[in-house]
Amino acid sequence: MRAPLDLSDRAYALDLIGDIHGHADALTRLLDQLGYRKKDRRWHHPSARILFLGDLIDRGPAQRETVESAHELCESGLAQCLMGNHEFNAVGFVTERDDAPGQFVRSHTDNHIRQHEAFLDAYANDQAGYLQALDWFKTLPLWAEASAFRAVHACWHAPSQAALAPWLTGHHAPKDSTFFTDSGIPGSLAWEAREVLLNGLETRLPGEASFVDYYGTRRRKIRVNWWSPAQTTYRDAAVIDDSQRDRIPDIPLQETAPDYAETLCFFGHYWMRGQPRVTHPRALCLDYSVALEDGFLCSYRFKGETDAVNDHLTWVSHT
Ligand SMILES: [Mn+2]
Repeated sequence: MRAPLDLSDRAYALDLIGDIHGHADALTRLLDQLGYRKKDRRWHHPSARILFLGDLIDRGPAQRETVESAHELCESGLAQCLMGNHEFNAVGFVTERDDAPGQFVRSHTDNHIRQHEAFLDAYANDQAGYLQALDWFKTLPLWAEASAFRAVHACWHAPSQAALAPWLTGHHAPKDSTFFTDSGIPGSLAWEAREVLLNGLETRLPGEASFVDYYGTRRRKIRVNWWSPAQTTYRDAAVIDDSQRDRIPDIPLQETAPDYAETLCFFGHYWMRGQPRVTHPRALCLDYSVALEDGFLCSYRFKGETDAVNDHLTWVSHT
């Protein structure tokens, strides 16, 4: 395995790339736009390197090609990839639970199988390639941190990062398979911490408040925005598609609204819509829903600045 990329090397700009979800064609167009070229089977760029924010797979039409491109870039020494919840789930899908033998860390419900079957199909005739992809996923760091920036798939959360320390290397990657088995026990400390970093923060609605989600399930907890101060009610704070927002009770937020003011942090995961833009100077989501017809694959070229600027965003459309 290659040594991790030196993310503090100021000789290079760093391109942070959001969730790709199997849209290899969009990735090719984005890399081209950013100046990456492949010559003699190796990738080149004179002055930039890449950090993928996770979720290479599931949903899209060319998952294997996406994994291969990202992996080749890493092998060429040009890129590093963080673990997304979908890479964790791909490993969890074939990792047996320590606390429930015969069951898997990512349970085989109809819904989970539906979400993952295109990935399995992509490798249906290539067991060696499938195992190689999973072996790579098992080594992906959960976050990256340098003096001038931070990156994580869903949520930067120091208590959860500290809680996972016993299972991770100095580069925040799993030490071994116990990361997957221990954080695969529902409700365990490791499970809760891994969920926060890879799936985002949730909060419980006050009192008896609840809502019925899109699938008809009554819920007491909502996914909340962990960075923006522009929220005064649970409805504002929920990270949910705007078409579903009125399902969330419009009651005043009982906790202080967040206002992330630390080192510039990049993340993906949240299915942002519309044209990519900086909405908070220190917290920038680069997932612009490339899996949707009006979505984009989005990147940010970081050059050491303290606050994010719109000029450093680049994006390509879904097709
Ligand atoms: Mn995700």
